Amino acid sequence: MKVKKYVGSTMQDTIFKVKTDLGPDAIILNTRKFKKGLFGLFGKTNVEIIAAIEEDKIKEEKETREEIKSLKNMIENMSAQWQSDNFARTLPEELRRLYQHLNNQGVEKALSRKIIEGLIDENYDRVNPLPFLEEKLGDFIGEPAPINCDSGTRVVTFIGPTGIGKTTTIAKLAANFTLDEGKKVGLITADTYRIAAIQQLKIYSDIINIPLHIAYNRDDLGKIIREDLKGYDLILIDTAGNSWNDKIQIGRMKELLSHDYIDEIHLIISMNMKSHIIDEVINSFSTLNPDKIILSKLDESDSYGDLLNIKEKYNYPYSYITTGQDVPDDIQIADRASLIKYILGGLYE
Ligand SMILES: Nc1nc2c(ncn2[C@@H]2O[C@H](COP(=O)(O)OP(=O)(O)OP(=O)(O)O)[C@@H](O)[C@H]2O)c(=O)[nH]1
Ligand SMILES: [Mg+2]
Repeated sequence: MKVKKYVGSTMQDTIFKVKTDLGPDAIILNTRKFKKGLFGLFGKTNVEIIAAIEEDKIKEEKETREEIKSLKNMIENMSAQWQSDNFARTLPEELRRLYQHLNNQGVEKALSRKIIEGLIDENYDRVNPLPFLEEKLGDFIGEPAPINCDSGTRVVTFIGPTGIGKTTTIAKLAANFTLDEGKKVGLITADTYRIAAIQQLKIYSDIINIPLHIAYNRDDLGKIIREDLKGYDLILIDTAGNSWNDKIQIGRMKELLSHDYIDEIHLIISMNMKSHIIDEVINSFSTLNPDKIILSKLDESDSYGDLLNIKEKYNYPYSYITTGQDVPDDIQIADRASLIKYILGGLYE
């Protein structure tokens, strides 16, 4: 049997708390009124209830709630599928093919429908609608937002869940900006939890022959940017991978990054993550106010609809895409033509 204590300002409130927490089968063992305050003299009267429930009942309640949730999801999915099938039936053959392709790529059904309805509104070419769709998706995805360090020092931070590709992406960018564009690049790592993480970036900095500094806290970070890397064109900051549901870690990161010196923050999202995880990641990292999104590991996915879903829901500009493990080659600016090719891939055959 599980026994718990509940306190509230009225009996009704407190019983409500008991029922919400333990469910309707809870048994009330004791109730009492007491005053809070100095020796109970001047305080307000509060109610305390000791309630209990059989452990099995708690388990049952939880299972029932989960069953209801999964049934609800199932009904919602069936209803979305039914509406989508109905919509598909109203479409001429050539548009139905495009609509189904978008759905197969994992574009959310409401968004696929909006895109196709947009084509109909704009009097698409019935014989060859594909170029119309390309144009529409191009407008939707928008201009890419790569790093521009042509005027003054640009300080850029990379954030994202563990193993998403932050350090590798930084190495690719550092190499490209140094070797191809002749920029003076400096690296900072704030990932000081694991020695291996520092070593990983150190190897790249040695190969590219650029400095790597280690920032253990917010003050270090400020000092390195202000003094050690003064006059550099581009400063790239690596951070420790955060579990997206660890609010304390994300809070620490917020404090570390609360610097006016930081010009832009890129959140990295891997294209091989499940859609609902992508949502959780973006929602939890949004407290760090990212400016742009990098899509990583496009080579490890076979459906790219999420890049449209992310755009529709959060509207961050895309800066880069990464397409493999090779440093420095497997990165490119997130230009619309490339992204469209990923999404519409199978339609060109
Ligand atoms: N296939 C593929 N692998 C990649 C890509 N980008 C990075 N990786 C690999 O993913 C793994 C993790 O990359 P890291 O750069 O260490 O990831 P991280 O985000 O810095 O990881 P933590 O620092 O542990 O949070 C490495 O094996 C990389 O080579 C990519 O675009 N495609
Ligand atoms: Mg790393």
